Amino acid sequence: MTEPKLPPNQVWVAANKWPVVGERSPRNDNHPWTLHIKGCVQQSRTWTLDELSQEFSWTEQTVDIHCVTRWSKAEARFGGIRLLDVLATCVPQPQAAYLSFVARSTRDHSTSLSLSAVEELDPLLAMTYEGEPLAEIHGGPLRTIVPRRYFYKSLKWLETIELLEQDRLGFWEAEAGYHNQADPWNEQRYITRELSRPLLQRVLQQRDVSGLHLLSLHAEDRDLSGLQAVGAILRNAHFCRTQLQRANFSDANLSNASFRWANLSHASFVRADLEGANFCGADLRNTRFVGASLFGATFCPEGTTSSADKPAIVDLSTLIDVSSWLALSEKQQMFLRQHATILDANKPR
Ligand SMILES: Nc1nc2c(c(=O)[nH]1)N[C@H]1C(S)=C(S)[C@@H](COP(=O)(O)O)O[C@H]1N2
Ligand SMILES: [Mo]
Repeated sequence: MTEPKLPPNQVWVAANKWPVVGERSPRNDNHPWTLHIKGCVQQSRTWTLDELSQEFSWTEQTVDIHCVTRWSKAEARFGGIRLLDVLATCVPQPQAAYLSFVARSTRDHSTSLSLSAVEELDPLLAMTYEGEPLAEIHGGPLRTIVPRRYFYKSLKWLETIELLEQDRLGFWEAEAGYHNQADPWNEQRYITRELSRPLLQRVLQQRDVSGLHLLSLHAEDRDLSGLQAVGAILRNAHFCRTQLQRANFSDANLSNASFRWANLSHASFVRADLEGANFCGADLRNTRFVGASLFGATFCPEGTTSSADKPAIVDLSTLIDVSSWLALSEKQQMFLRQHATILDANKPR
């Protein structure tokens, strides 16, 4: 399979042009540049730039840059060392699944990748561009270059790499709603395509999407506790592992939404459309499903074959009214009858 060279809806900039995006300079610390690796590793380590160049073999890599703001720059040649070589000397622990790159910058700018993406993409810790030391404004003396991802995954002024069990969203991903996977070939730019960037930023800050129409929202791994989503149209939303305690989804359309492993304690789904929604592994204590449409919804794995899914955390504080419950499959009905409170309007208890 040959990939088209320019991802969808990007434009090439002139060969000698390289726009500057985001922060313009590193924090002005009065000590020499070091790279520090910590977190879930058997050995934390710190190097000066000279030590890095001495210990690891130098490589040159020519990459196409794709910025989320739609400019692409073809065939930029960077020199440096491979992140995978450096990581190997620290011996990541078995539970390490993500890493966070942190910049020496006034806002401690950061971005993250899964370790499987690191394996696949083979990022470069770059110190030169076209054979010259990397300019400070472009992240010199040390930045990451992550091929085949939007350029916000490539951190300027790299100072610390922390290995993590759970993902930690980066600056743009958390503040501006940039997509956490960032694959330009799939146009994974923002967590939704349906809002302008300023509106998306406001929605995330205020945690209020009430009345909005946002198809296929990608909100995995986010902290959206207290989210107001009254009457929102959120079909196909991805809320895997999302913090949604006390969220209000009254009258929302959440058909086919995935809430796997989400924290939904004290959330409300009054009159919500939840057809085909998946709640496996989610915390549903003190969650209310009243007047909801639950055709095809799952709270425990439906199949008999082994599945990655686990049943939702459900107890007597989980409230479902009997007519919502009746729409469920037999297996789901049984699971909820064993654990939750089924409210029967005719037989109050
Ligand atoms: N430290 C830091 N790194 C960062 C950013 C930033 O604001 N601060 N912005 C990101 C974004 S959105 C892009 S497109 C690229 C821009 O790099 P450039 O200015 O060298 O083109 O850096 C990425 N890395
Ligand atoms: Mo960007």
